[in-house]
Amino acid sequence: MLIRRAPRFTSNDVTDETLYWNRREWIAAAAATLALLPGEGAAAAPAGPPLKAARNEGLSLKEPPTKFDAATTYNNFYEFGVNKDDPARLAHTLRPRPWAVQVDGLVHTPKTFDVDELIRLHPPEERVYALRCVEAWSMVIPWIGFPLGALLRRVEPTGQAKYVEFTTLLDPNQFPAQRRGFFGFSSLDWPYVEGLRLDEAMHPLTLVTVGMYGQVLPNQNGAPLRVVVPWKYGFKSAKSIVRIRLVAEEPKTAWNKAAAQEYGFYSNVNPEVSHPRWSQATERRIGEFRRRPTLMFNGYADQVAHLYAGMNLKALY
Ligand SMILES: Nc1nc2c(c(=O)[nH]1)N[C@H]1C(S)=C(S)[C@@H](COP(=O)(O)O)O[C@H]1N2
Ligand SMILES: [Mo]
Repeated sequence: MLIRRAPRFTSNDVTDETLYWNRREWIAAAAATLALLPGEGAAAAPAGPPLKAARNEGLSLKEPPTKFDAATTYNNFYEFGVNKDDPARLAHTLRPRPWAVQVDGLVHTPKTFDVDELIRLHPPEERVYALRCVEAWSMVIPWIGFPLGALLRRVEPTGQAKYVEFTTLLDPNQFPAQRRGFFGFSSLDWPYVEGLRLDEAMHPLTLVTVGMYGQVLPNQNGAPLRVVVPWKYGFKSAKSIVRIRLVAEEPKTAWNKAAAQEYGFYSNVNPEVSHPRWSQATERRIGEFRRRPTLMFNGYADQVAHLYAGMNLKALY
C-alpha cells in the first residue's frame, strides 16, 4: 500500500526563494561563523549557552546539517501539543536546570545524577545523525552527547537486566499538554515512556544527548537531556528524561500503548515495512524537495543489523 500524502508545507519548508536567500546569507556569514561552527548551515542560530565538543568524524554523516531554525521550529514534543510549531512557541515553560536523572532498577549501584555532573563525567562529542520520523521526514542534526553505554556501565546492570526504560518528566506546570482539560487532542498516557533492549542501549551509536549545533539542547528539542538512537524512528528518542531504569521485561511504551499497530517496540527504520497509513520507503529531508529513498536501519545496517539476526522484522516492527 502506497499512499501519497499531500505535501504539508509550513514556513519552515524550503522554497526556491528561501534557498536563494539562505545561500546569500551563508556566503555573507561564512567568513564570520564557519571557522567557529564548522558544518552549521545558517548564521541565524539564536544563541543558547555554548557547549563545545569535537566531532566524531567516524560516526558522523558527511551530509550538511539541516538549518538550525528548521530543527528548532519543526518538532514533535507532545507535552507541548500536537502541532509541529507548538514546542517552539510553548517550551519556554520547561525549566531544564537544575535537573536530576535517576538511574536505577536492576543495577548494583543505583544513582541520581545532576545533568551537569553527567556532562562532567562523560565529556561530550559531536555526532551528525539523521533523525527520521515515522511521518517520513528527516533532518540531519549535529547532536552533542556521550554514549549511553558509558552511563549504564557506571551503575553496573545486574544479570537480570534485559531492557532499559526511559521516562520523561511528568509536570503539568512545565508541560501544558499534561494539564487536565488541556485544549486539544492529547492521546498519550503521561509520562512519555520509551525503551530499548539492553544490547541496543549499549550500542556505541546510542547517544545521551545534551546539546546540538554547538550549544546546549534547546527546550523544544528535549532539554536538558534526551536519547538519540539513529537507526530507529524518532519517537524512540525520548526527550527531557528524568529516569533511566534497567528492567527485565520489555517496557510499555507511550506510543505502543496509544496505537500498537502503528508503533512497535523495535521501530527500526525499515523501508520495507509500511506504517498502516503510509509508505515508509521514501522520506523528505527537511530543506529538500525531492523525496529520497529511505535506507534500512537509517543507513546503519553494517553497524546494527547483527542485533536482529534471526528476527522477523516485519512482525517485530
Ligand atoms: N517526551 C517526548 N519525547 C519525544 C516526543 C514526544 O512527544 N515527547 N516525540 C518523539 C518524536 S515522534 C520525534 S520525531 C522526536 C523529534 O525530535 P526533535 O523535535 O528534536 O526533532 O522526538 C521524540 N521524543
Ligand atoms: Mo516522530
